[in-house]
Amino acid sequence: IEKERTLAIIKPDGLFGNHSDRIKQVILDSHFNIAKETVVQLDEESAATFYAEHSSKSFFASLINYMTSGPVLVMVLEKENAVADWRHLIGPTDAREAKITDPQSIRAMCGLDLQKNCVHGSDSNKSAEREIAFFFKETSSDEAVANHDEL
Ligand code: YYY
Ligand code: MG
Repeated sequence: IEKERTLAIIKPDGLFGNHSDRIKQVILDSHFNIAKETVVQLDEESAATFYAEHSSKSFFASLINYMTSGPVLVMVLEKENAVADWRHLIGPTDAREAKITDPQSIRAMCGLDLQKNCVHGSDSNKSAEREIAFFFKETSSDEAVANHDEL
């Protein structure tokens, strides 16, 4: 069976709060393979490019400020049905809502609110491939791309 790929990010609040080991345990317990992994500090331009679909939203500037506030841990996760299964595991966008409606979810466990929600997950196969290419050169070397500093 062809394995599907998705992009996961542990956002700055996730790393600051020391949630990454716990989140990775959930990932492995859920039978994802962590195919690639890198820690990067996004600059404003790269964060804005990553979230370009939200550039006209009122929360955009604040989102970019948050996403550049510290390093992020970026992972390519592999398994059958990876995109939908990872979205299911992370839960609703608003971590406050997650704590009520999906208390087992990662955003309920580690997130704070609608913005500081601890983790990212690609929303479709098309987004996943774009986002994976954004962070990783599609070569055997797994090097992070040049517009973010690998830590
Ligand atoms: O895909 P997902 O992360 O669940 O939510 P999106 O609607 O794509 O929004 C991306 C990102 O933007 C979200 O994770 C937090 C932030 N955000 C926000 O700060 N304020 C909002 N009203 C909506 C989203
Ligand atoms: Mg989204």
